[in-house]
Amino acid sequence: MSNKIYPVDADYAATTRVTRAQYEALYQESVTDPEGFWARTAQRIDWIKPFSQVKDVSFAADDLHIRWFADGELNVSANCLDRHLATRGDKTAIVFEGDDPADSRHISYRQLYEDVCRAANLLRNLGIRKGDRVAIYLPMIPEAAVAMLACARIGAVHSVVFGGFSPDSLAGRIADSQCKLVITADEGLRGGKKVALKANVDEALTRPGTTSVETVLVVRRTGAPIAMQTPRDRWWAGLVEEQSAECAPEPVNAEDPLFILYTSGSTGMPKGVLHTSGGYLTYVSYTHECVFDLREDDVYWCTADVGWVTGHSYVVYGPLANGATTVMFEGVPNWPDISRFWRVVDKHKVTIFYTAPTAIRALMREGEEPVRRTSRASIRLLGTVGEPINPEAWEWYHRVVGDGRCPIVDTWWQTETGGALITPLPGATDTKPGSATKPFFGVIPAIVDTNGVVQEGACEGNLILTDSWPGQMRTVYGDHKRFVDTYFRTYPGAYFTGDGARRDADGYYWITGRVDDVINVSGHRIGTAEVESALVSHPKVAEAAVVGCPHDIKGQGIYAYVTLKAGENGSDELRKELVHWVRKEIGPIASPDYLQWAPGLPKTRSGKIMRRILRKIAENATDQLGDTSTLADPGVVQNLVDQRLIRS
Ligand code: 6R9
Repeated sequence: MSNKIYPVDADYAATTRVTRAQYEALYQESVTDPEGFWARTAQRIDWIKPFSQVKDVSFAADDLHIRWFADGELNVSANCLDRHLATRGDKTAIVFEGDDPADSRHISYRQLYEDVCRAANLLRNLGIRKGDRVAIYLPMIPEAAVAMLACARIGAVHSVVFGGFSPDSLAGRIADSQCKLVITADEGLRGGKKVALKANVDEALTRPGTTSVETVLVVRRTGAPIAMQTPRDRWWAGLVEEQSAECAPEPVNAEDPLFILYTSGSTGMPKGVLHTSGGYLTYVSYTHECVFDLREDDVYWCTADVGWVTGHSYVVYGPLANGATTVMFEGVPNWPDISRFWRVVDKHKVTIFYTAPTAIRALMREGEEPVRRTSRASIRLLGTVGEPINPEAWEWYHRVVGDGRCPIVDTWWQTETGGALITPLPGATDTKPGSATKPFFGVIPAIVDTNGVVQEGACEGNLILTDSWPGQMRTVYGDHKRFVDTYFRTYPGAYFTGDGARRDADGYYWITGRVDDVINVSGHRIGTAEVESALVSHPKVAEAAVVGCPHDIKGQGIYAYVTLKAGENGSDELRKELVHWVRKEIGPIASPDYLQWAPGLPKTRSGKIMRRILRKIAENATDQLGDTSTLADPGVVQNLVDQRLIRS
């Protein structure tokens, strides 16, 4: 923790959209009169049919419902495109920066509009209707945004699956939401390496439950020879070219689904987080404008992949709804060299730069010179998201990347929240390195103790939200009970975030990380249950328990304890094989960093694995194991302590 305070920059205070006084007044209004506040704020988007109802919410588990602007109608893609044409038709909507630094292009709002209309017509011609689910498994190329917006244009529901996920992970997601169509590419390209996307789709579609898929549209990215299966597989390019560049936007209800995005939770397989249209768009466009203090001539770059929620809300929907110029980057921070981010900033004169702490820590390790050799003079604002940022990384980001001139917005939020909930506003909030600071308009955080009692003043505990905001998820796709059970049962009447937090005497929030069985690896959520189930599916594994452990770059690493079947031998070779197995089953981001052989796991007499103990061993905090006497076999602990893999 750091006690340093960075006061609001004088230039920002003078020119900002939201001053300190306005923040205080608007925040008060937003929580005392949410109906009035959000009814007015929702006017920022175009409604085909105006709403007369604003907020209709109950957080009671037996009557859970969340509805915003429920009788209004709109079209999300028209809000991101059509309404900008008159004034911003020639303005760049998307700056595409390819993996190869020689590969970049600008796409104007008019061009994007035409591309989306063509793609929307194509989807319609392929039989996709309002409410149908479409899986998008693409690299960070403009077609990903086009595909998302084309779905939105016809009222279809997209489910973007990160290109780093395995065929099995993709298959599980396709099966869960019964997608009718998959949009993919021949191959992806990241850091000079190829990713066999189409081959992964082929494999996924051999898995049970995926027969709902009628068509696979393939974008040509690398030109690699791939197998096309007729009549299922079709080339995107030839088909979109034949379509009309006009496509009337389908009016959808404010509460009609816009997208499903799978995210890891404490238990079981990833949940299909469902976001709807009117509230989501209002919230992401408004937060994007306020948090980044957006100006008409900004070049805004969020480095997230569209496979994550940050890519949905703050690469595509928020910026485009605001008529901003948004950069889409296909590559990675360290290729062709470790100055890549800053070279891209200089090349496109990026003014707002938004990335994850893990990237900052990885670049920090390489020293200042790779940053200093670039100008970065165009940057005026920096942002971070995805995991807690350690004050040291914050200071480095501020001093080296921002040359000490640029405010930093540390934005706390989740896939479930749709947009940023706890965040500074650059012209209104003094910042403290490591703190996400204060709640955004309409957001009412509270901190509870283990008994669920709300704490006052400076305190630490679990973070809950006591009222709704328009960008909140509405349900878990196909499993409303899971939605209620996961988020609304632990602390009745409130949404439980799964995060711990501290509030200081100034009312600033400091997120301390997940308090559930979710591991945050480089800002990506991995459920311990998913990794465990991948491990036990290996023929030689009897049992596995997975916990998070400290990791210098990734924030958290994955630490697995594995019990082998009788007669199997824990060799280095088998260890490598199991790590590779998990990689193949889920994807590279889920590869265990540490894998320890466990002759036995600490269990209660009822057979429940005591993860608390395993976490402490993985943290090398073996003096904090607590009471182990209630274990069925307390003797297993000593072996695990002796064999632990992290010792400093
Ligand atoms: C947007 C996104 C959500 C989890 C969340 C928390 C962590 C995100 C953070 C942060 C501290 C921040 N998290 N932003 N922790 N400070 N600024 O990342 O969504 O992938 O669903 O992850 O990430 O633990 O609960 P998602």
